[in-house]
Amino acid sequence: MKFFLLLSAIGFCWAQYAPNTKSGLTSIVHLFEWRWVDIALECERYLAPKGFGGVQVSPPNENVVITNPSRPWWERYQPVSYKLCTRSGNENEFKDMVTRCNNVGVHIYVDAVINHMSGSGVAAGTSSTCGSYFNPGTRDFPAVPYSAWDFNDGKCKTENGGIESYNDPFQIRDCRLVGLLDLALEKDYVRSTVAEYLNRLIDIGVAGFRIDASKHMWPGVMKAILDKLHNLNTTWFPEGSKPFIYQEVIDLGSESIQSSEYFGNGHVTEFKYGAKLGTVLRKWNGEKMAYLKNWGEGWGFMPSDRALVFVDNHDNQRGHGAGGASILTFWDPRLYKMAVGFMLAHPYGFTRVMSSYRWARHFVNGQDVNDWIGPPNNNGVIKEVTINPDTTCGNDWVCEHRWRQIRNMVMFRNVVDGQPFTNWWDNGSNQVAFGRGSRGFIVFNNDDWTLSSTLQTGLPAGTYCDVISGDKVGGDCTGIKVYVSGDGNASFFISNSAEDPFIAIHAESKL
Ligand code: 5J7
Ligand code: CA
Repeated sequence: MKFFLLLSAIGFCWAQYAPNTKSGLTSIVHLFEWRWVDIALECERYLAPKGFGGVQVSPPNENVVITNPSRPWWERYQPVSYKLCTRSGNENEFKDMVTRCNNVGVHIYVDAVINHMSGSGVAAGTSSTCGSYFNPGTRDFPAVPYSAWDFNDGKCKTENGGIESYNDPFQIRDCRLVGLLDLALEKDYVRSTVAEYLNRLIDIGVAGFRIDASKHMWPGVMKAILDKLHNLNTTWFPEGSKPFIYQEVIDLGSESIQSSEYFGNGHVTEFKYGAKLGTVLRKWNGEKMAYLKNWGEGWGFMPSDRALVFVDNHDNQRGHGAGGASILTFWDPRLYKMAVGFMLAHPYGFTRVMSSYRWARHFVNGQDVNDWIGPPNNNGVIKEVTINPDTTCGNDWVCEHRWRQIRNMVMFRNVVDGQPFTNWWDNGSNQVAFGRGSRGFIVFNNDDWTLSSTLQTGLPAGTYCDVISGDKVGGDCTGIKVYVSGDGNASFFISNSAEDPFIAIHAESKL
């Protein structure tokens, strides 16, 4: 009895840290700006069979329609109401997506924009994705409803009501982020209204939330909102499941707000991860892959069980946000695949894969002046994600998650789940390798010369299919074969000019 009480107390305290993916599934993918109908199809035709655990979707609530510039991606971060009505689809389409994805074991994580509403300077009217009227000038959002009392105008002490100094936590939390009307989340009405929105999503069947702009909300206030949330829908989740929470806090170590302030609420985005991994793979600042031996907490990152990790996100992949130029994206495919491969092989953190659209980059003085461009569209209507005969995506959807090297590493992570980090090897430079117990092994060559080494893999003897250069199909391998001998050793040869200079083998790629 005592033991049972202790267990349930631990279960209660730790529930919001469980990612709520189906058992054995270890990653989610951010299908940035996708339509709900396309996500539903993707869950059924690709994500479920390939072992993806979930999808982070773009904000599903009504937002401002920005016409100058024309329909930027960031208009979805300016809420008008909590109606489920955006360029991605309406409420019925959202519900259909959640149901169909859940039914094939792929769970939905919603990007929750709850720190603010629209920009203060946006004109009054009905330029919104569902046609709801709003008046930023008078703080009127009748479709919620919010009115002047529900914003932090009185609380913020700066001259223009905006955040002027990132050294002042009061400004960061109670003033306007780039002019966005800041919600008075310490008011019970506002808290309850936000919680009601999130609860509607939970009841529909979502598994958790990315909490946008968490840095700009007091951790204690966030907790008060989280405490109001329902348990997950028992049609798909065990009784008593709490939503998975991951908070967007950009903490590269130089500001007054620290990620650790948010650990009590759930996971936190570890922005150092992509910034540092990009620096290492680009060999900037004297970095080399050999230094990755103690990757994770050893690099000053947050505890692994709190970290939501990614190589790039929708913001920093366009030069915005944290990390700057070191961030690797699909625009640098060779290094990008290595970075994502390393992330998915390494045990640190809960992993999110990015899936992007292509846009016309145009650099002026090193800055992409087209960083605002929204998703592929016809007159503002988001284009369908078409699938080519070779399984890649059309209509300018990049679909990094469908690249063989990335898709197969998502499966690698599932196969090695729970296995320790073992058999590290490096050449003192940019050739490294490591294993995950007796279930998987990966080797990288980011040097300017060939890798040719016999390494201890930790794997049982046999012939394995390298899942980077090919696939195991019908008991054969379309890529490189690796022969592991009885003592666990295998010889690896990776040319520095290989298309993908890394090799990965795992228990289920054994022939
Ligand atoms: C906040 C931070 O604390 C931070 O460290 C950071 O890197 C970015 C932001 C940030 O978050 C937002 C969240 C939202 O829900 C909506 C938003 O509009 C923002 C946002 O604008 C934002 O900051 C932008 O990007 C930073 C790199 C700049 O330092 C900020 O000044 C700001 O840039 C502004 O972007 C431009 O000044 C302004 O002219 C332009 O109109 C505006 C366009 O909006 C965005 O770029 C949206 C970014 C965004 C970032 C996110 O991380 C996110 O989750 C959602 C949106
Ligand atoms: Ca705020």
